[in-house]
Amino acid sequence: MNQKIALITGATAGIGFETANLLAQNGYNLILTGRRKERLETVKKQFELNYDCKVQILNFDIRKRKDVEKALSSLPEEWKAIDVLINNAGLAAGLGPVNSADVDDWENMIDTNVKGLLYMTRNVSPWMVERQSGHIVNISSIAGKEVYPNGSVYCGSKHAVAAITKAMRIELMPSGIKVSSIAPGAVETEFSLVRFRGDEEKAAQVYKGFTPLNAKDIAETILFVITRPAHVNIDDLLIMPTNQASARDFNKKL
Ligand code: NDP
Ligand code: 8X3
Repeated sequence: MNQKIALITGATAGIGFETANLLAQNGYNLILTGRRKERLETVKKQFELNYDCKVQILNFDIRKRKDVEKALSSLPEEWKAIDVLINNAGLAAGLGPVNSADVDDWENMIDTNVKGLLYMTRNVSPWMVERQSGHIVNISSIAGKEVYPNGSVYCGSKHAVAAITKAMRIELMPSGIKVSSIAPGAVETEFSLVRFRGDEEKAAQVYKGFTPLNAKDIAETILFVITRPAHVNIDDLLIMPTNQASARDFNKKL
């Protein structure tokens, strides 16, 4: 295949979907993952019809190690030459203090945001090492740099992503593999809807009174990061809405 191959986890919605859309328009062939099979199938149809792009879809739950391994090993050999791995799939589940938050939510966040990212990387990075080439982009968060009350485990999971990213960069540097992290502030996607278990009113409240980032803003940033010349790596990029100055400081006009 002449075109570069990018694998994007969590491509059924939000940042992952918009990144897939932009990369398809920019000549990448795509491997797209997520649990919602119908969305993956629709996206594949749309992209292959509208863009000069081939799409493989892999439908699995990133928390399940054996399913990750099975899905990746099912790829045709030529699709294993992955140039860019975008570890994007992730979520916040609930918002509550350590003394009363739901422990199942903690398991979900740690299994998805930390262990899922590791399973993906453990499977894909050996193919990159073999080719002595590749780029891994981890989607961290402002919550990987700062903390906020009631978000201890989500923040902890994203701090883990930040630490893992730094160590991975050192480990993979001798093999010519770039490792980057992108840390967004508030982006309006399905994120808050998922955090508040489908409560649309609560989710909308998060973005009320200011203009949050949108998924396209992050997609454009990812495209910038993965298209730098061979000798340039963006280690860590923090991107915030103009009216958000920290994890907790917003200029809201309510
Ligand atoms: P969305 O909820 O819109 O999208 C999340 C994506 O992750 C979906 O495609 C979902 O696919 C996938 N996903 C979630 N859990 C699993 C799972 N167990 N197995 C496989 N795929 C899964 O959220 P965003 O686009 O906002 O989030 C993308 C990333 O950006 C996350 O890592 C998030 O932490 C991070 N982020 C988000 C910010 C925001 O304010 N929105 C800010 C900073 C970082 P499916 O449900 O089909 O499985
Ligand atoms: C998502 C942004 O501020 O809700 O990572 O943690 S925040």
